[in-house]
Amino acid sequence: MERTLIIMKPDTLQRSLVGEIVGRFEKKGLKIAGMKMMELDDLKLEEHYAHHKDKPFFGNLKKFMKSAPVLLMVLEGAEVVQAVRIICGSTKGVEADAGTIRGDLAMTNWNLVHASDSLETAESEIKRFFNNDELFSYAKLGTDMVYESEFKG
Ligand code: FUP
Repeated sequence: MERTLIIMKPDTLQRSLVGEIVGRFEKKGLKIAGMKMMELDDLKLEEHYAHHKDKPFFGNLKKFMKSAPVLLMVLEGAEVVQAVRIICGSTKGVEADAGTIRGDLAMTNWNLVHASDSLETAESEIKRFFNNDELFSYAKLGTDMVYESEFKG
């Protein structure tokens, strides 16, 4: 079964949007495999945003990501990487579609959530932030109401 990583960034906590954002993923029918709160440091951020390390905005991005704790969540389900990216919306809030988290709740690049962009990225990002014993396997009630039978998990 696919898994993906979500980071609820410092603006999620500061704007009291934790319930709103977790609720959107829950209502979609996705299964929570792990969840925790953490303060990010330079090392983790330089790993996580390695592709942005030389960009002019990287310093500000790091400062923002360290300005308050983040909440991390691993979601599980068939095609969950794609489903979660669609729910989050495109990067800049003002350009994101209405109905998405960023489109409805954010204006800028301070955009509330990070979501893995591919299955490969998801695997390495989950390993970066979660130990195996922090991820849980269980049968989620109602799964048969969310997925057609061939996706049951
Ligand atoms: P996304 O995959 O949608 O999270 O977007 P990116 O990987 O392109 O960007 C990662 C983070 O860098 C975004 F959440 C916000 C930040 N960013 C800026 O601050 N300024 C920019 O011009 C582009 C991205």
